[in-house]
Amino acid sequence: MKRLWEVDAEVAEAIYNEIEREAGRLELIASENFVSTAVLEAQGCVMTNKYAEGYPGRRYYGGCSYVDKVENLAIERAKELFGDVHVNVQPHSGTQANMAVYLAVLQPGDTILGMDLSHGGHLTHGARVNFSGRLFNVISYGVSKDTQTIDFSELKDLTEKYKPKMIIAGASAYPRIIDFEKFKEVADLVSAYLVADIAHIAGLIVSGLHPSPIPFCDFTTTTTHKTLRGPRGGVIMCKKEYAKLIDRMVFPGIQGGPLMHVIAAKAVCFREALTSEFKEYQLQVVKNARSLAKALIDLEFTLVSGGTDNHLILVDLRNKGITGLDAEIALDKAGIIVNKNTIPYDKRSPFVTSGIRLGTPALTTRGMKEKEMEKIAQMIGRVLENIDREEVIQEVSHEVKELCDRFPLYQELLER
Ligand code: DSN
Repeated sequence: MKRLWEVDAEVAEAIYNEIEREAGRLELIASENFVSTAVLEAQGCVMTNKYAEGYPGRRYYGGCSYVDKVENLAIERAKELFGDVHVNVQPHSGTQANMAVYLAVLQPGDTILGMDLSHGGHLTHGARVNFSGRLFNVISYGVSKDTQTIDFSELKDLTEKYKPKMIIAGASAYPRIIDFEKFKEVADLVSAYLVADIAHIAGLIVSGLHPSPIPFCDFTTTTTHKTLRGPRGGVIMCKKEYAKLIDRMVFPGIQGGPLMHVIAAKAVCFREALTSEFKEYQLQVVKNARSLAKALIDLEFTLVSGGTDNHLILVDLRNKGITGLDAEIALDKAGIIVNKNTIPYDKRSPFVTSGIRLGTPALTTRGMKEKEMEKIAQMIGRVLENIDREEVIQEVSHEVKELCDRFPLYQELLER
């Protein structure tokens, strides 16, 4: 960042501090990851300069030959990863991807059925504060009280009663396998469109560690920055019959010029995701989540649904007598970064919550394995059992530092 230090030391310093923060803390936010320097280089490239409204070979601007090349590479690689579908790599985010899908085939006022935010769904699956909740008539399904897994009998009843035009399968805080085939059976009862939002689990799916929604869904959306470990952004995959509707809704429907530097970085991310190393990495992500879950259970933490099948764990803190907010703050002081999260049927507000969400994608990228997960569970336990004891939090923060030093991250970026 030599030039940046000369031109704008304030921004350079903030970026430098962020690199130090990422390298010096234990990142357990389930939706975050650390991209490769190849992805960073692509995302920081001159393609940020280029306007390319339209699609490869059909742009509204001249000079698009090289950006066409990267967009085509991104599309072809996404198809290699996900299968024989139409792919649009232009959505700026997962929210934009979902918005384009909904607006492509629905009218305002139509009924949609999505997972309740407080049961693990996402804002765009019909939350009242989101465009999805404002534009559509939203019915929400959730998890059953007993098993804390998706309640398919409720889903079926709601579907038959409200006859939604679209069902959204997918979650941002759900630790179990999502049975897309079962969702398809329910959607078919009323000929509803079926959308899978796989933002959290895309990396697992392309590595064969979670069943793919592609054979069952009309539309599949994802972000590229979570388990897929690419730049921040969105992608839509759909049956070929919806290709034109989707492309027209992304541009000119809801977006202008695509972010070609980000699309270049998506292409690099997809190339990385096609390697055998990536599959090994995803396998380790899952093994680490299981190991962290087991160690937490051994420490008498309660996990929503009793464990995990994927990259994330939802801890129910009620038996420990602390809120998600208190836990997030105390762990942050020790250098362990998590987010507070509502648990199903939570009586507390989303600003307080009774749970925390933990994920292993980022720490696995650093090379940590089961042994480190056990150690991290112990550290979480010590902090949360001693939430008001500064000396314990300090002690743990030193151990966090030592662990981070053993698994270095972005060291080359810290050289001034
Ligand atoms: N905000 C993301 C997450 O943390 O899961 C979902 O978009």
